[in-house]
Amino acid sequence: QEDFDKDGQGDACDKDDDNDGILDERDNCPLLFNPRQFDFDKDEVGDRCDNCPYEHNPAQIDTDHNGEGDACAVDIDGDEILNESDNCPYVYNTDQKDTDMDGVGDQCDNCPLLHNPDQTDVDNDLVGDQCDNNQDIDEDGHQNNIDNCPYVANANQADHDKDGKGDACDYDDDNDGIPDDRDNCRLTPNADQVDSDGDGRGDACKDDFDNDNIPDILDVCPENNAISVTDFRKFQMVHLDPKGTTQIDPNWVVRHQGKELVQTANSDPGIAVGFDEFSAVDFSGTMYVNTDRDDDYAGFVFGYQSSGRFYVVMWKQITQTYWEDKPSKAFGISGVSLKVVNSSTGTGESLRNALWHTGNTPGQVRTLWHDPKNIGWKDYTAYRWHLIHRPKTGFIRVVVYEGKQIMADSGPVYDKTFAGGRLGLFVFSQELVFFSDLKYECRDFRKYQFFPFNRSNVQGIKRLEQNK
Ligand SMILES: *[C@@H]1O[C@H](CO)[C@@H](O)[C@H](O)[C@H]1NC(C)=O
Ligand SMILES: CC(=O)N[C@H]1CO[C@H](CO)[C@@H](O)[C@@H]1O
Repeated sequence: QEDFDKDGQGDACDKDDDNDGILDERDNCPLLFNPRQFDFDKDEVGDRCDNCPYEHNPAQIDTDHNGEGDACAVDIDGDEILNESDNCPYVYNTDQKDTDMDGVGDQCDNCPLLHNPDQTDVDNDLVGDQCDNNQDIDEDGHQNNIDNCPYVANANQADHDKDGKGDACDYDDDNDGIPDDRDNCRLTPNADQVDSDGDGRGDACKDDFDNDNIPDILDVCPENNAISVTDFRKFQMVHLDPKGTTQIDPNWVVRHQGKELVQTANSDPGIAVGFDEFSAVDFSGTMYVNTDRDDDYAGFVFGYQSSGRFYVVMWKQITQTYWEDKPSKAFGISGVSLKVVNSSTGTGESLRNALWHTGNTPGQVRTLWHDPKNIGWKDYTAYRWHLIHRPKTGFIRVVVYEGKQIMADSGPVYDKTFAGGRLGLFVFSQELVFFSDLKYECRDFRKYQFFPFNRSNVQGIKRLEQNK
């Protein structure tokens, strides 16, 4: 029932929420009265609501949430060290600790204990080459020596008490002395265990299980205080064929303050991968190709662990042989494909051709499912996808809708190659792909039994059943 301009018409059905005579769709400040629409820096965010009115910053990223965008802040992370002299300009680190003295602070150093001022990371897994060994027994994307549960898969690395032992292998996640299996607030310290209404859930975590100040009903990950909203404003750009010259690298543009990503170039394969990490997850979004030029691939990735290890759902409009037949011949068939990438070479031409190919390429890509109907996507058409991934059992299912109709449905597919990872968006040789209304939700409720046993909590019970 929100009604910003108090005109009696709720925002959800009001075409002009701020009553300035400019319809929301075209209003550069839909929630601020600005009939004149001044926009000095031409970033499509009006001056009145722009967090950097004189710097072009359509994404409006504001790392320290102080109202001043990163593009014009002298201290981006708000740690009172000006970004010019801050050894982690984007991470709050007042102590400026830099153990290996490479000029990059420990908090943002991809090898905090090894001198690597260049920070190179050839496999794009956020671990610098200097200290990257990729030995990962539990295949959760975190190599053994920096995995907070080396023998238990926990792609999200959640560690609520920050004791260095991840929740997945910690018997007391909040360090309050009450073991998890008896703790009525597993993630919030409450040694007293007070539960005034006797619903099985302690007062200390009443409506906010992970104590992140986002109520459970609004929290996309109610049992992980590191993730609470879907956010692709910040992402890592991964070029899957960085040296090949057949096409240019993708160009990702953030729009609508991170609610939408647009890939504008007719490019080599690439991924925009977010930073949140997941074990069990649901991921949905809308894909729309806003051109009738070209007929190639667009889709998304999940379980991303590095640029050589991830799952991809990719969709081609028209069947086609890749024009470059070396190092391997690649034949791409129209329709939705689900593939697992486990590349022995990493980014480059071998991976590029293997990705294009519908089928298997040894040492690179395996096709887990391809829509037998071979239906390609249509120009100027919105499709909604919904992915379910449960790494514990290896369950994967992807459904693509056109309007209310199911366009493609993989049904249950089982694969245990990767025990989770990050989410992202994928393109290969297709321009003007819009990805919008993106949404992810955690679905791992490992120690869920002490979530309310209260019958009125229908959602809680439903989740409990799903988890079985
Ligand atoms: C992934 O590939 C590597 C070789 O690059 C291999 O050792 C490993 O077994 C593969 N993983 C799976 C699950 O197939
Ligand atoms: C990213 C970055 O360095 N941003 C700003 C940091 O602060 C200086 C001024 O002190 C700006 O010039 C930078 O643009």
